Amino acid sequence: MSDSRRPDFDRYPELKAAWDRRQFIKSAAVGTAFMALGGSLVRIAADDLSKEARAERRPDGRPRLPPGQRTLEYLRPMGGEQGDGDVKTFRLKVHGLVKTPFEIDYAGLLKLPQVTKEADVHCVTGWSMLAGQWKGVQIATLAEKAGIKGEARHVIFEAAHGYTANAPLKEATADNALITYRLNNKPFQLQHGAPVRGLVPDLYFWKSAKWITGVRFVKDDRPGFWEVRGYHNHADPWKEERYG
Ligand SMILES: Nc1nc2c(c(=O)[nH]1)N[C@H]1C(S)=C(S)[C@@H](COP(=O)(O)O)O[C@H]1N2
Ligand SMILES: [Mo]
Repeated sequence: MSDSRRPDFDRYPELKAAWDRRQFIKSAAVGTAFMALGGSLVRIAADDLSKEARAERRPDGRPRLPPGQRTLEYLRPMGGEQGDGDVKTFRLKVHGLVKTPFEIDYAGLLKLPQVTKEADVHCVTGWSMLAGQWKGVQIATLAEKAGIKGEARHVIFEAAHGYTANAPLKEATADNALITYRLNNKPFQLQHGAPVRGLVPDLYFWKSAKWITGVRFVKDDRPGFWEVRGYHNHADPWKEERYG
């Protein structure tokens, strides 16, 4: 069992007993009956987390868990047309309304100022994963390095096979909006966007492009892949901006 699934016991001390019990069962047991019991403990823990998170407030005063969401202990793979997942072929293009567009490879990304941010993510299908430690480069850093022009108002995230997602500049350059290559100290699995994905955690998770290839600054908004397929253009989870 990987540590990324471990609840934050400083924040959720009441989950410690259930977690220890589950670890004990997992290490002691083989066989479907025990695994089924282990599975039900996972669900109990997640329900407790949801209840806690509903009571908790963010620094901005909003509830930790947006309406209509429940917590999962780890990301659920939501599919999409995968990139090649290879750090050797990875390139990120930073372009659009900037003075000096540039393209960087994986080593180039690692040379920029790095941050690790704790962030919760919220999938429109109703699950949230709380307290991930996401490591990468702030989109604001890329904007600054490229010399973003004053007319830019939106960001278009570009990914493998033409996937795009749009976000207002202000939200896409927030402190916790990243180009990220590590979650809880581990590289992403291919299904989660390896080697590098976008992260705009305060909007629904479809705005966080997996297998990212570009960040484009634009003046006029352009609805992306899901936004033209019935999802909300803005996607604020606290306003339940699910469908357009
Ligand atoms: N390139 C790309 N990025 C994508 C998607 C996609 O289909 N292609 N799906 C989005 C959706 S709908 C969600 S909910 C999240 C899911 O990320 P996960 O599979 O890591 O949980 O990725 C988003 N990023
Ligand atoms: Mo999604």
